[in-house]
Amino acid sequence: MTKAGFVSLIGRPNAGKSTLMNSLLGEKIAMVSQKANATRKRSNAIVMHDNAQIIFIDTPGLHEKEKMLNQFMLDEALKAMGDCDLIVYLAPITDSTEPYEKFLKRNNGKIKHIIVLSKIDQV
Ligand SMILES: Nc1nc2c(ncn2[C@@H]2O[C@H](COP(=O)(O)OP(=O)(O)OP(=O)(O)O)[C@@H](O)[C@H]2O)c(=O)[nH]1
Ligand SMILES: [Mg+2]
Repeated sequence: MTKAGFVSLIGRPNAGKSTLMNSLLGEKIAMVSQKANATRKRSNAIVMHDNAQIIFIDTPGLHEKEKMLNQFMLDEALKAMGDCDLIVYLAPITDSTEPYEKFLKRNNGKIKHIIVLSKIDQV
């Protein structure tokens, strides 16, 4: 029997979501940049593990929505957030808990999540 599930990578801009997805894939598929908001649309990547398939959804960072483009990116992230089996919430280890608390409010306990801390090499 094959199992399959959707996992959304969620976190603030520049958290390292696309880097993590590329690393899990072993290929540079998602664009990574030093500048925030590198990812503008959702993108999927399938990782096979024995007879299981994990479909990772890389998303634009969660942020405030002053501009039209920002609104589009935020919508893309929120759609992926509401439409998956599991969320991987990514946060740089040096971040305050504020973005995470906002995420908790938005998710409102709907989808299970695990927290992954990135950039641990910087401390
Ligand atoms: N030192 C360090 N840098 C990292 C790590 N992970 C990612 N980066 C860097 O952080 C920057 C942002 O990485 P991205 O993967 O583009 O971040 P993102 O969350 O996809 O960003 P958006 O798509 O803009 O939301 C890049 O310069 C990466 O090389 C890490 O574990 N350690
Ligand atoms: Mg990205």
